[in-house]
This record gives sequence, C-alpha cells and structure tokens, in this order.
Amino acid sequence: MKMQTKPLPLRDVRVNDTFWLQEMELVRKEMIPYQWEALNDRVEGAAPSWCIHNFRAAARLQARRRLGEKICLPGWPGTFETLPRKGEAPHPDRFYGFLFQDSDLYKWLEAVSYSLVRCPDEELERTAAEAVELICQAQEDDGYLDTFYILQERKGAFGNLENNHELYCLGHLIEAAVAWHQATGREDLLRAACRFADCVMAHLGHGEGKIPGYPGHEIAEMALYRLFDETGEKKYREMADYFLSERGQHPNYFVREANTRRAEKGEAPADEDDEAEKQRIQYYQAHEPVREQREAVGHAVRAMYLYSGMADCARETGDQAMRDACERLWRSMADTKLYVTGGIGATVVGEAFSLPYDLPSDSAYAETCASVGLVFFARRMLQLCPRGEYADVMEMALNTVLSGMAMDGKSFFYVNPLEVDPEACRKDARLRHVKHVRQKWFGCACCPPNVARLLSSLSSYAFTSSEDLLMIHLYLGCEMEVKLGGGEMVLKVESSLPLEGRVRISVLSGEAYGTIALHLPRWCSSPRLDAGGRTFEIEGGYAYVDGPWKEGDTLVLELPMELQALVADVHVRELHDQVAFRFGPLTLCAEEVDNGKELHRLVIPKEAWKNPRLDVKKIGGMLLPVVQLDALFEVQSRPAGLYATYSEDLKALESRQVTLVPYFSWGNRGEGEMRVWMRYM
Ligand code: FUB
Ligand code: ZN
Repeated sequence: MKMQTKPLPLRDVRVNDTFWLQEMELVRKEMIPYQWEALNDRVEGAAPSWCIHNFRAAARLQARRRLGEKICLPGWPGTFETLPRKGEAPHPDRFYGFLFQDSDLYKWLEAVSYSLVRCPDEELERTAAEAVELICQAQEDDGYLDTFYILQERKGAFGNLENNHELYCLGHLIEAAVAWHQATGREDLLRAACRFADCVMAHLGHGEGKIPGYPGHEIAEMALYRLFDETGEKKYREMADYFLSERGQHPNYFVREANTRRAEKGEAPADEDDEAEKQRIQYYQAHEPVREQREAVGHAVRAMYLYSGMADCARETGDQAMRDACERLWRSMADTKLYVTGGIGATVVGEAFSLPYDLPSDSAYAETCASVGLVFFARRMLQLCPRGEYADVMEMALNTVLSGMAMDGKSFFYVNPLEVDPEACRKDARLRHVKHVRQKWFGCACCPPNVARLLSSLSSYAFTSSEDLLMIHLYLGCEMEVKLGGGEMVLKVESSLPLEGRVRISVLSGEAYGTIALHLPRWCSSPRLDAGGRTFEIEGGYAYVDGPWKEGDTLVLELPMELQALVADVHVRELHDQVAFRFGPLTLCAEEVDNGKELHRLVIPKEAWKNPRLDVKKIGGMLLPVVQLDALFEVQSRPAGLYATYSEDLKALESRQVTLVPYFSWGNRGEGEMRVWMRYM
C-alpha cells in the first residue's frame, strides 16, 4: 500500500456537511464579497487596505512606460507601513499600506478560485478575472511583480529580503495562480507567477552576481512545490530546495544583509555567533540550517509555512534529514507550545513562539494565520506519514481558525486569547494586541483572507489518497469521486459532527479496490466501527479497511462524544489546578453572557464534569453543542481589604450553573468576559 498520499482534487468532492457547509457558505456569500469591498477601500469605518489602489497605480505606471512616457515618480520611499501624510490626500501613484499588501489580493483570488470550483458564479469569476488582468498589467517586462518596489522604480528591490516580503508576495501569487488555473483553466495568472519566479531566480541563488538570499517570510517554499506539481517544471522544485537549504547556513545571509544596513547607518556590524544576533534571526527561523533545527521558534506563521515547505521537500525528495527535522519541530510545537484551542504563538513580541510550556491565556497571541499554517503543516505531515496525531492537531487548530471569523462572516479576530476581560483589553497596555470584539478589517489584514482560503478548500485537508489508499482525516459530509486500486467509485460521507459522533460512509456507485483508512480521533475513547463484516486493522490512529468496494457497501463509525476534562502538563505554570473542556472536536469556553461576570471565580468540582448536561443551542445562527455543569462560584462573606488574615469563614463557594459553549463561537453574542481554563477541585 502506498502510504504517501495527496489531497483529493477539490473538484472531486461535493461538500454537503451541515456544519462545515455553513462556514463555507459564509466565506462565499459574506466574506468574499466583503473582502473585495475591503480591498477596494469601500468598507466604511474599516482600516483602508490600499491593495487595489497599489495595483492600479503600478498598472498605470507600466501602461505609461509602454507608451514611452518619461515618468517621474513621487520619489517617496515607502516604509513597512506607508500611509498618506496627515492632511494630505492620497497620491494616485504612490504605494500605501503594509509593504506586503499585494498578498491580500492573491489570498482573495485563491479563496475565490476554490469557491468557484464548488459554486460556479459568472459574476464573481468576471470580477476575479478583472483582478487577474490588473495584476498582469502591473507586472514588469522582466516578470518582476511587487507593487511596493514597482512604485519606487525598484530601488532597493531584493535588497532587504529579511523584512520586505517580496518573496512572501511571490509565494501567495503562486498559491493563487495554481488555484485559479485549477478552477478556471486560465493560464494568465500562472504565467505571471512563473515569470515572477523566474525573475527571482535570475537574481537570487549561487553564482556570479547573484544574491545568496531566501525569504524573510516563508511561504514561497511550499508554494513552489505546488507550482512544480502544477507545471511539472523541475526548476521550481529546485528553487524551493535552494530556499530551504540555504536558510540558516554560514555565513548567515540575514546577518550579512543587516550588516549592510547597519553600515549605512554608521553602526557596528554584528557577528552571527553573537547570542543577541542569533536570537534576532530566530524570528525568521534562520538561526540554523533547517535540517538541524529542533525547537519551534520565532514568528509562528513564518514557522508553520517553513515547516510545511520542509515537509513538502521531505515527501518529494525522500530527504531523511529533512523529515527528521519536521518530526522534531512538530514534537517541539505539539508537546510544549500548543494551546488547547489549537492556537500557537504565545507572545505578542514578534508574534512568536515563547519558551516551552509558556502558554499564558489572557495575553496569548495565537494569531489566526498561525493556526491556518498549522493546518497546512499537519496535512503535510499526514501526507508524509499517516499518524492520527497530525489529524487530531489539525482538527484542534480549526477551533482557532473558526474563531478568527464572526458567525456572520463580517468581522474578524487576528489574536485569539483564551481568557478575556473587556475592561482589561480596553485599558491594559500589555493587552493592546487583544481585542474583545472582532474587527471589521485590519490595516495588516493577513488573517481574514487566510481563513477564507482555508475554509473554502477544506476538503483537500479532510481527504488524501494514493493509488490504493484513501485516507479520511476529518469527517466532512460530502459526495466524492475516488479512484482507488484501479477502480472508480462515488463515495458518500455523512457526518453528524459536531453535534453527534456518527459517521456513515457508503458507496453510491462504481467499483474500486484498495483501502479506506478512517481517522479515530483522540477525543473519542471508545470508537466503534461496523465495517459490514470486513476485518480491519487499527494502526497509528487509523482503522484500515480493505476493499474491494461496490455499490451499497457501507461503513458506520460511532464516535461517542463525551465531555472531556483536560489538564495541562505540570510544567505549564499558568495552568496549575485548572481544567479545560472539550466536547468531541470542539474546545469549550465559558462566556459572561451565560455565566455572569468574574469568570475567574468559577470552580468546577470533578463530580460536576462527570455528570454534564448536554444540550444544543443556536449561537450566531448555528446549532451548536453546549454543556451545563453544576459548578461553584467563590464569594467573600465580608469586605476584608486586599489582603486579609486567613480565616475559614472569609470565603465560601456558592452553587452556580455553568454553561460552556464552543470556543470558536465566543464573542458572537455581545461583549463580555470569556474563559477557557477554570479552577477545579
Ligand atoms: O508579515 C505578513 C503577515 O503579517 C504575517 O504572517 C502576520 O503574522 C502579520 O505580521
Ligand atoms: Zn494573520
């Protein structure tokens, strides 16, 4: 059996899942049109994006150049975030916004492409085609395509790879181009992406006059593997391998590049062996060659994209050292740095991983994009080696991904804390990054379009296959066409998750051979599989059921859903004597709207979680599981000052009903406190 699998093509899976389809439809009906408005700066009260403005300015510039016009650009060097000067109207030819703003349009196009596969929509396709045309018009004759530099006549292009995101934009362009090509068959964006990639390689790499650099913000690596897959052009795989292999090598490119900037400012150069400098470049995961890395460090989104590219490389090339590094980095992340909500990146400083076991709840960063990236990494690890743990974490990460979008699809979280006090969010400067209400849009709007592209391609994370193995990692209700063991069949997946753990898989038509592997999620302690009389083997968190398969064959998987009480490893200082709850794949939380204020005073007796009352409730228009517990609430019998001499009668525990709701749905019923971890006794 060939254990290395590939995602099932989106086109072959028609999703009809009650839960997930609602989320996908939110993306299609609300988020995609809303984002288009946001990219065009037409959302009242939201931070302007400037994205389309920049592409228009660049396209206009190219058109004027082609007419032979002598152009004098405004000559105002952009910074990381360039905004119109106070009191000045925006200049039509200047770049504004964050310097990686182009990527927002690419992410939007990627989400649109996936959505078009599922739901053809002529008008949307026309709008997207116009956006693609605009991108192509903005491209320079040699293929270069980054509006930040184009609008500065490319002064400094490829000169600050560490910070200036050209290769990040390239990565997102490629992802969009492949998706657009697969959705519509159009070559235009793919051609633009290939031309930009070729242009980059003409400037970067080993050899005379070339810059031995690599991306400051990873993603090009995994994107180039996709481009290789789509075009069959080996040079793109080689380019990805070069980026991966060069990263963190001695002499360190980012240290050299930064030293050039330091010299320009008259500052002393740094030594790459200097501890402070090493720490600095950890942010970019460039402190060591990637095959030697052991700990998940630095900016969490960057890390996830890098590790995804590394897993692609390990799979495509069989590079054992790369594979070992992926496994080590996975262990470091999953065993010591992962929130129970599937969030990663514990600190706002550098939007980064913190030390092992440092997982604060209220100041957590847990960027939505980082969990999107974790889903990418987990799927790639599954493709490398089908271990149920990867699917478990993928499912867990989706809790944070979903939290990133309001249940009306119109506002978003960037940061996903596990404990919120609105008052503290408003007034405590240490929590400035934490928002207690979802925002309409962001100046740096990386997260919403990332949610959109992931959710609208979810089936490619749920199902992967090889010629004789179909793996079901997530139970996403659908009908799919599967080629297996030389045959073909239409398979139906019915799932009542997350309300109930009942899954039914049946062959609607056709005949196939080979094996179907069903994920047995870690959250279920007693899965029961009725394989219709077939024997099956359980290995590494999957039940492997062999064919042949014919019409009418059915597998029924019962995944009894219980309330799971989770405690953290003793090394997690924050979480002593605390418990969090999960119901099936959903991490739960308590909200003020159900439980009143001062949620930190709640105490959950063990007997309470052994006797939960399970119910369903409509939250944000969705029917979701909720749990009620007979809990306690700490009260004080008399005012005793901030500190008082201990006495038995000072504090007491009163009975209090606690309602727990899915974490991802928090903040959809007005402002209020929220808490995932609670005291227990
Ligand atoms: O730098 C591009 C994106 O902006 C990152 O992935 C996010 O963390 C945000 O910083
Ligand atoms: Zn983000």
